[in-house]
Amino acid sequence: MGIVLSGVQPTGNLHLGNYLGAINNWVKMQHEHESLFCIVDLHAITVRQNSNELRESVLSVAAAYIACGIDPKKSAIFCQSAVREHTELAWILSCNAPIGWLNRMTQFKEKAGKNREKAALGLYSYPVLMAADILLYKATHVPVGDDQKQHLELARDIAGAFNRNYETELFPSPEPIIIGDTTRIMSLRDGTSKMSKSDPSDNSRINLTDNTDLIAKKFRKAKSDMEEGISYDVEKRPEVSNLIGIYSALSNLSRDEIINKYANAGMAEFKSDLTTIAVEKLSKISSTIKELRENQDYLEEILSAGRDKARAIANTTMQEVRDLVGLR
Ligand code: AQP
Repeated sequence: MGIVLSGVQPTGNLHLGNYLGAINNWVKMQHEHESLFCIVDLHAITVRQNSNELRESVLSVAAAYIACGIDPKKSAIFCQSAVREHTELAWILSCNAPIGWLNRMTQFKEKAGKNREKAALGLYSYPVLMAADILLYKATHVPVGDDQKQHLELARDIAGAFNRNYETELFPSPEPIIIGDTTRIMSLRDGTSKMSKSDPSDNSRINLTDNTDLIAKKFRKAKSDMEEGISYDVEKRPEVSNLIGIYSALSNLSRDEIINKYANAGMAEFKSDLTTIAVEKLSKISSTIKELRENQDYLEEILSAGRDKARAIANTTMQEVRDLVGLR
C-alpha cells in the first residue's frame, strides 16, 4: 500500500479532461492506497482570480470529486491553503531547486507566453509548490494527466536533491501514474491544444455539469475535417483522433474496435453515439454535483475532516524537515 496524492485547481468548471485524465483514476486507486485529494487554490492564484468565485469554486470542486466517486470516508478531500505547511515546505524546497531545472518547464512557457517578463514569480515557481504538495505527504503515487508529467519529474528531482543535500532518505521518489491510451484530452475546437478550464470558448470542452442538450450540441459542433470516415492519425487528423480517444476512454472499446464499428458510418452517426455514451456516463455525475452543491454544510464538513487528516501528516513531515534544515 502506498500513499496517493493529487489535486485539481479551482479555476472553473471541471471538464472531461480532468475526469478522464485524472479523477477517474483516483477513484480506482483510493481502494488500494491511502489517498489524499487536494483542491489546489494556491496554484489557482498564479493567475488572477476573483476572490469570491475562488472560494465558491473550492466547494464546486469538492462536490465534483465526490460525484465522480471519491469516497470522503476513505480519502481525505481538503483545500490546499487550509494546510499552511504546503507553502512552508515550498520555500525550503525552492532553496534546493536549481533555476536551470525550472527554466525547462514547458507549461510556464505556454502560460506566460510572450509576456514572460510580466508573468508572476508564482507562475514560474508553481512546480516547486506542486513538489511540496506531494512530498509533504511522502506520496508514492501521483495520478495525473499526461500534461503534468514534466512537473512530476521535477518533483522527483527535487526530492532527490533535498535527500542528497541533507543526507537523508526522508522523501520517497513519487511515481507518476498516467493510465490508459487517452491521457491527454484535447479541445473540441482545436485538436492540437488540450481541453482546459481557462479556454475562453465553452464549446471547446465538455463540463462535468453540462446537460444532455449541451453535450449533444458541443459534440455536434466539435471540429472534424474534410476527410471521409473515421480514422486515427494524431498528426493528420488531430480532432477526429481526439474524438476517437474520448469515445474509447468512455466506452472501454479500443481505438481499432471503434474504427471498425464505424467503418461504413458517417461522422454524424459517430458523434451521435459518442453523445449517448458521454451522457450515460456524465448525467449521474452532473446531477450529483448539483445536489451536493446545495448542501454547503455537508461539503464544509468534508473539507474540515480532510484538512484535519492532512494537517496531522503535514505537521509531522514539517517537523522532520525543520530539524534536518536546522530551523528552530
Ligand atoms: N485535457 C486534459 N486531458 C487529460 N488530463 C487533464 N488534466 C487537465 N486537463 C487535462 C488533468 O487534470 C488534473 C487537474 O488539472 P488542473 O485543473 O489542476 O490544471 P490544468 O492541467 O492546468 O487543467 P486546466 O483545465 O488546463 O486548468 P487551467 O485552465 O486552470 O490551467 C491534472 O492531473 C491534469 O493532468
